[in-house]
Amino acid sequence: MQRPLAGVLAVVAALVGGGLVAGSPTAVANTMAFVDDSNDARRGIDIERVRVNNGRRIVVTTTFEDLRRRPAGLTVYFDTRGPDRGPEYLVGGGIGGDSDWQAVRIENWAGDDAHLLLRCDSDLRVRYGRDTATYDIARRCFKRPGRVRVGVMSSGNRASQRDWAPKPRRFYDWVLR
Ligand SMILES: [Ca+2]
Ligand SMILES: [Ca+2]
Ligand SMILES: [Ca+2]
Repeated sequence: MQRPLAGVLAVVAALVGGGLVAGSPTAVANTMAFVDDSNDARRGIDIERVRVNNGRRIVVTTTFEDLRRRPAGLTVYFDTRGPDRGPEYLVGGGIGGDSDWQAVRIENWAGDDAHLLLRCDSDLRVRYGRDTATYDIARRCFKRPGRVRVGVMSSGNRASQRDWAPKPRRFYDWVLR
């Protein structure tokens, strides 16, 4: 379902990663940044970019157009196994000042058969000054996957208010480990 190169903003080079060896192929491959359409949701939940670091931990940073302290949520869906197409995990929580979040094992996009991963070592960092929200997840929460890919959905306080990145129930490209 991936359009070739669509949505790929840049491969973030090892040069910007802390302590990584410049030119190392794996260091380049395990971080990628993707774009979402602008102005396809209201301000505050309009996703601009999604950066995935499939490294020592799995870190997903979502950048918004003007993130503010008003009710909003952010869910990142993770595909860790290609053959069954849909996501195996999600991490979701509040980014409007309420920073509760949960990691959840799921069966599909609909979130069927959801199991909270109560012992998952994860974090949510929201930085309004930078318009970013970052989920930072220990690899073991997702059974130490190899490559991963993500689809992201933000939401406002009404069901009609949401922004999917890249598209509803679609993933960006795989990010190698
Ligand atoms: Ca957007
Ligand atoms: Ca899958
Ligand atoms: Ca979008």
